[in-house]
Amino acid sequence: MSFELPNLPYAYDALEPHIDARTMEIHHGKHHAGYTAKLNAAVEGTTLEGKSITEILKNLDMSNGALRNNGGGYYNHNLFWEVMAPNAGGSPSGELSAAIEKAYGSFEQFKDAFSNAAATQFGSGWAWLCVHKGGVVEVCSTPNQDNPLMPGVSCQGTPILGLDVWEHAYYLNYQNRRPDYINAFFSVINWDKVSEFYAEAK
Ligand code: MN3
Repeated sequence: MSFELPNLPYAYDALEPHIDARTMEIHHGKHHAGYTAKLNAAVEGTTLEGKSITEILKNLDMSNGALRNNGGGYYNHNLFWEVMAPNAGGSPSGELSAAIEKAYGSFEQFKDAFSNAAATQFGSGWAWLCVHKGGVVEVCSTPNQDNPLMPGVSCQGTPILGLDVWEHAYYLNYQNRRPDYINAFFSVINWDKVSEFYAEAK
């Protein structure tokens, strides 16, 4: 049983004009496929064979660079595709909306905090909304392919929303304008799916 590259839950051009088809095609078909293949190579023949990706990441030896980078890359992109959808955006409702307002005051203030985390992550990395025990939510960012499941990472919790701020995620369409890409991401966030992840994680 090895890890498989998931199919996108929509067409490559489904998120246009916010995220262009060519970026999606390369990002999924080359980058994510690469992490998947290298994760399988890192796990093959070890005691980790057959374990779930979350189990592997939660118990990760952070000095194992191949597993850290490719296991993180595999998991992070799986989440990234799921939290986007065409004709999405807007804001969450229900329990997740209440948790965001409790932590950040309002959706707009949360959006500012998340956008700031994504914009100020130096170099490659991810911005996250993650959930702590008791359902408290927190925004943070991590470098490279690290994520809040990994031991010792500065923000700990279950990620329910992630934004890839590696240049490969936006450079074709936005060049150096990362803030424009971050703003566009808010037009494709699938809050119904993020709310599902919140309900599972809290
Ligand atoms: Mn990426």
